[in-house]
Amino acid sequence: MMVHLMAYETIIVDVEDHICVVSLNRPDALNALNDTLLGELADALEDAQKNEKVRCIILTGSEKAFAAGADISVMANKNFVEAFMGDMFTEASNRILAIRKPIIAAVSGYALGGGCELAMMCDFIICSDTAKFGQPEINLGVSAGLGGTQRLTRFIGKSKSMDMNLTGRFMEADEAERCGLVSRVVPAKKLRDEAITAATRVAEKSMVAVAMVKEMVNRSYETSLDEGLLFERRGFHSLFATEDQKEGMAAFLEKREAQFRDK
Ligand code: DAK
Repeated sequence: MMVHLMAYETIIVDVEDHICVVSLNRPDALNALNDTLLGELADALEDAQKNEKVRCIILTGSEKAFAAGADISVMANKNFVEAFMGDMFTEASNRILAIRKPIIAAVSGYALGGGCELAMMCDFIICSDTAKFGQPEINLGVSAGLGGTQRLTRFIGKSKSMDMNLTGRFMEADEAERCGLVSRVVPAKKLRDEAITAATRVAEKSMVAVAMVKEMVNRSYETSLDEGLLFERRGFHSLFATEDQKEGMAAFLEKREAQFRDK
C-alpha cells in the first residue's frame, strides 16, 4: 500500500511497503536545488530514518531531470561575503550525509552541478539510458561546491574528473557506467521499477548488517587502506554478536530463506 506522506513544497514523499521514495519536484526549474528543496529533503530523509517501517530510501527526480544544479537565479547576485558567510547548503548536506539507512539515487535526464553532486552523496546510483551527468559550473565562472571536484575524482579518477570539471561537458549513461559513476543503466521506462527492485532486495537484509556495510564502504574514502581494513574487520567481527548472523548462516545451511529480525 502506498502512503503519501506530508505535503512539501519542492519534494514528494511516498512510502510503499519498506521503501521510501523521495522525488524532487520543482519541474519549472528542472529540480534546481535551493535552500527550501535541500532543507525539505533533509527533513524527509530524517523522517525516513526515524520511521521503523522504512528499510531503504530512493531519491529520484523527473524523467527530464534528476536536478539541473543549484538554482542559478539564487546565486547570480551573491558576493563573496554573502556566499561565504551564508554557507549555503552546508547544514542540509551534512544532515543528508548523516542518514544511516541506504539511499539509492535513481537518475533520469540531467544530473548537473549540484544535481550530480547530490546523486553522488547517495549510496549508489542507478540511471536511465537518458541520463546526463556533468559539472558545468565552469561555464558560469565558478567551480563545483558540493563534492564535484572531490567525490567525482575519487569515483572516476583524476583524468575524467578534470575533463568534466574543466570542460563542463556532459557524460552520457554508458560512459558513466563504464567509469564507475553509476552501478547500472536501464531503459528510462524501467528506472523506477529497477530502483524499487534493488531497494526491495536491500530491505530484505538484516538492517544491522546493512547499516554496518554502509559505514564500512564510506569509511574507505576517509582512511588509509590499513585503517579501513581494520575498521571493516572489526565491524565484521561485531556482526557475530547479532541474532541475524546466526539466522543468516543457519538459513543457508538449512537451504531456506533467512528471516532477519534486525537483532
Ligand atoms: N538553476 C535555475 N534554473 C534552472 C537551472 C538551474 N541550475 N537549470 C534549468 N533551469 C530552468 C531554466 O532557466 C528554465 O526556466 P524558464 O526559462 O523556463 O523559466 C527551465 O529550468 C528549463 O530549462 P531550459 O529551458 O534551459 O531547458 P533545456 O532543455 O533547453 O536545457 C539544461 C536543459 C539542463 C541543459 C539547461 O537548463 C542548463 O544548462 N541548465 C543549467 C545547468 C547548470 O549550469 N548547472 C550547474 C549550476 S551551478 C554550493 C554547492 C554547490 C553548488 C553551489 C553552491 N555551496 C556548498 C555553497 C552548485 C552549483 C551548481 O550546480
